Amino acid sequence: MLLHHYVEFTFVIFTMMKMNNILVIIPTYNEIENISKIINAVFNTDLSIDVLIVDDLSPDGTGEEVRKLMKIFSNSLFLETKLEKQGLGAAYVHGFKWALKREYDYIFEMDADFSHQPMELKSMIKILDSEADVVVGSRYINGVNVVNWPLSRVLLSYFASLYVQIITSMPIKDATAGFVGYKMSVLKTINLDQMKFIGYAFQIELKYKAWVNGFKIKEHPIIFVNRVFGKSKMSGNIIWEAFFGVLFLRLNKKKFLHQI
Ligand SMILES: Nc1nc2c(ncn2[C@@H]2O[C@H](COP(=O)(O)OP(=O)(O)OP(=O)(O)O)[C@@H](O)[C@H]2O)c(=O)[nH]1
Ligand SMILES: [Mg+2]
Repeated sequence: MLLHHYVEFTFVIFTMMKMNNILVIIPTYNEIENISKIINAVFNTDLSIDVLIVDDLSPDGTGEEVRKLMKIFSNSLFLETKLEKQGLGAAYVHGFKWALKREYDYIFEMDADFSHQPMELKSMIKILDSEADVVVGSRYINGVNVVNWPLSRVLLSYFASLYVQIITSMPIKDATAGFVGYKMSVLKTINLDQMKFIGYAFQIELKYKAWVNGFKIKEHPIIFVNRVFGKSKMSGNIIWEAFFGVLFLRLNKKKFLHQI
């Protein structure tokens, strides 16, 4: 009997030791209407994950709201505040470095505006456990799974993805996706100080550098819902950056190998 308990106890300890440390990074700029809801939604999944908010000193008080919630989720919610708005790419680079220093095994990117559903995290984590080094929450696996976007935006995003596939030959249907999980080993291979882009092109660049270096990428179908609250930060510059960025990536492919 005693032996039985002992075996069970060691098994529990062993599984706890083996459990992966998982971090979800959410960059924010003026997300006061979404921030507490999204943080609560992530913790309500009951998955054992930490959350890091990287805020660019949002004038609407997003950072203060996070600080309040840190009193409730004191061991699992973290905030990094950058002193000026530098775009999504810079926020993620900051978050990735923070995560690597603390040796998180799986590091996720996710938006604050509920376009990415926290309930998908469970399946995405399973994919990293068993099948891939990178998991992409993908809108374009079975048709186009986007809710409430104007047609112009759907077409832009869809054709942007086709364009990336044609120019780069990378076998990913949703290359601009921003709901992505990376294993630590992938982010360690990529030189974060040499990331070139900041917007959609940043998302393409990360996936491309992972793919060029032979990491296995798997897409998981998601339904992308347009933001209900808060303002869009999309701009013409971000689109042009992506258009020329893809050509730049293709032309410099060899340089990214074991970089890098
Ligand atoms: N820290 C930081 N976060 C940003 C910046 N720009 C955007 N974000 C955040 O990045 C995530 C994605 O940005 P969105 O504005 O939703 O971009 P999008 O999904 O392409 O466009 P919309 O949903 O139409 O607004 C959100 O959580 C934003 O708050 C920035 O300059 N700095
Ligand atoms: Mg959004």
